Amino acid sequence: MDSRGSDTTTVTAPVRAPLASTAANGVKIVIVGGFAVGKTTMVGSVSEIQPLSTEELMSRASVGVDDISTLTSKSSTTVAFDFGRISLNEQTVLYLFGAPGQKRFWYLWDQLFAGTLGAVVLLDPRRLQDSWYAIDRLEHHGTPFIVAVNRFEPGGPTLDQLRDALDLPAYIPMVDCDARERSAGKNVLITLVTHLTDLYAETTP
Ligand SMILES: Nc1nc2c(ncn2[C@@H]2O[C@H](COP(=O)(O)OP(=O)(O)OP(=O)(O)O)[C@@H](O)[C@H]2O)c(=O)[nH]1
Ligand SMILES: [Mg+2]
Repeated sequence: MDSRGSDTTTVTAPVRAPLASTAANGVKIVIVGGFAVGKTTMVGSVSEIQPLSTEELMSRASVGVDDISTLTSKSSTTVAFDFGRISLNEQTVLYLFGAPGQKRFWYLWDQLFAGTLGAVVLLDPRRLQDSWYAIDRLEHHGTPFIVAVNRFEPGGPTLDQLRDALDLPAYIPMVDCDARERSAGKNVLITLVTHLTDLYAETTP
């Protein structure tokens, strides 16, 4: 069954948590990447409000399309987007949008990228090819991004090896993370904001 039009989607509304009165800069960030790389997990672990998520049970529409061979516990998938919020400091608030990962929902990405200042490409090093489309779309939109490697198991290729395989230029930061850990997710977001600040400084006389 196709998820669209189904009435089984679980939508959890964000808890209202007041913003600090000192918050002056709101920045829209998208977390994008292939199927089941941990996007919803990362938004949930770093958000200071209960994230809004649009999860639906996996359906037969994904059979033969999405590779779940490495994901024994995966039973639901994002059908629209995740939304969360994190205050990086007293002035800067990030609004986080987690993209859907199933290929049949990739058509939503272009709208999700509108107004985005920067993006995190989250990748599972065991399924590198799933991240190519995300990188391609971000480059097409001219959206600055960093790459965060969510290691589901120890070992695997080093960041340098992954950079080579992705043919990523040296100025694009790459970081290891565990999407389940708040501190790791926060470190990813700080890396992105630092990258955006550096890019802005380079282009401002
Ligand atoms: N072992 C391990 N499991 C993880 C990690 N990150 C996420 N998971 C699990 O991997 C599965 C996929 O995580 P999701 O957060 O739903 O992935 P997603 O990218 O949002 O998936 P889609 O929206 O369907 O594309 C879940 O069962 C998570 O609990 C990790 O760092 N290590
Ligand atoms: Mg998801």
